[in-house]
Amino acid sequence: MTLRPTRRTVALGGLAGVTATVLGWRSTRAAAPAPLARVGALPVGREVPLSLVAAERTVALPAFGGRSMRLMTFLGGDRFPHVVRIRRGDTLVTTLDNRLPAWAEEMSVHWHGLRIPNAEDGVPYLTQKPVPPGERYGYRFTPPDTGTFWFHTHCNTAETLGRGLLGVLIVEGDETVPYDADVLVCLKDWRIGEDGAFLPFLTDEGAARAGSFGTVRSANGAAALRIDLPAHGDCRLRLINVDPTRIPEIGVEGAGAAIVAIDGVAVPPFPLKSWRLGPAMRLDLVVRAPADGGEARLVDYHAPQPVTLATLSGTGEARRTGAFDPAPLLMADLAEPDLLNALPLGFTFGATATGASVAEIADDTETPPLGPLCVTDRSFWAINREPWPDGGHARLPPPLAVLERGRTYRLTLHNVTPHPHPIHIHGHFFRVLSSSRREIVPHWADTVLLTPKERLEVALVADNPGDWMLHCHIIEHQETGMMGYVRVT
Ligand SMILES: [Cu+2]
Repeated sequence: MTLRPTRRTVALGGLAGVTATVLGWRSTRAAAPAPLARVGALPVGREVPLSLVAAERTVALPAFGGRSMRLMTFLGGDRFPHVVRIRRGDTLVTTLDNRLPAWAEEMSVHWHGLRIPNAEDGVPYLTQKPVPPGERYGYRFTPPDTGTFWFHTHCNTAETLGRGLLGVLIVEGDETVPYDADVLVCLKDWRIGEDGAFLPFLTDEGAARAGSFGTVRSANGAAALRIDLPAHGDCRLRLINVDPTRIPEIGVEGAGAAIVAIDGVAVPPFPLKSWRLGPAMRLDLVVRAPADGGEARLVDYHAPQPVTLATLSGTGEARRTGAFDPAPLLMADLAEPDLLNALPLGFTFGATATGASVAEIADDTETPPLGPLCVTDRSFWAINREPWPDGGHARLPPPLAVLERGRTYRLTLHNVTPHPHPIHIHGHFFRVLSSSRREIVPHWADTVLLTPKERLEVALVADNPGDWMLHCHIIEHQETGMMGYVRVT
């Protein structure tokens, strides 16, 4: 029942969808995008308390087909995911209470995509001491950017994320004109075996290749998600892929759809043809909803047959009559890279000798259980030929690079493997410039998908001091070596 991606030849995410061939789309805006208005100075907001109690809880999601599963969650109830909404300028005051069982052991909370002070970044040993079971820890920060973000642990992540320990954080305040709806679509697979129990979350066979795929797919915890939208409305869909492994290729069938933000950062709206959404990546779409009683579908093309992720139904009176030309979002206050004076940096993402040889291991290899360590002791992957050392975060390697605060760096990210790797940097955004293999719509991202053998050029303004992780977000790759950090001083 495993849905495996195929080698179907399809357009890769990042291909410029500038031709006006998408249903209902008449704009040529993407060919000559107008500059986006900026969000402006950070307003003074409220203090928003957030109590996270990380624990095992028995949860019956619709995708489990009437079964209850022992998940790990931050909050109670049968909702998935838990969503925290704040306004730009608000200060989030979080208390983490680690009530996970001892075997799941210590943890931290990483706030994915948020440009916050290094001490709040939630990486065990690198930015904080891990929080043992039974203890508490506090985070306090004011996110500078609007957008769709999420949070998860940075410790034993394959298991904790596999069991659902995550939340979505939405920072509002980026709309120029209100859309007619604002809906989250959170994609996650679950690794459930025939016997109804969870399958191992990390396998040698998966970790050394494209990862161990889930057997049950879900959007917002449902196998067949239905979303009612106001008929003919311009509706915002916030897509977030929290799966540790799968890289769907997102499309919309039966409605006009435009991309308005990538990883929470606005782009001048351009038509969605398809977009590969790797683990941890986000995509904000505006979809012109169908007429009353009509349906459109959010699909994944990266499968033998397109997989319907959600059905979008139009309801009620038509909201809009004009041509589909969605309003843009406000642009985040990100420093433009100074490309003329940029310093070059190169990162090569490759396999270790072990990693190359494990690909030969038979599929039925028994996987030993994870030890009480933040990462496993298997080294299959490396950055610049250096795998993250065995034995967890406690033994920190030297930084991959030391960056001077305020300078622009031009990074060449080179994937020398036959597998895709979504590469994530903490505390910063990449300006994605060009690729050796595909056309790129210039955009900002905290997680960029490196396709097999691809060389991606990105720029980075090193404006946030501290030690920042740089790693693959296919969690099994991260936990078997494809992880490092850069130091901004
Ligand atoms: Cu990877």
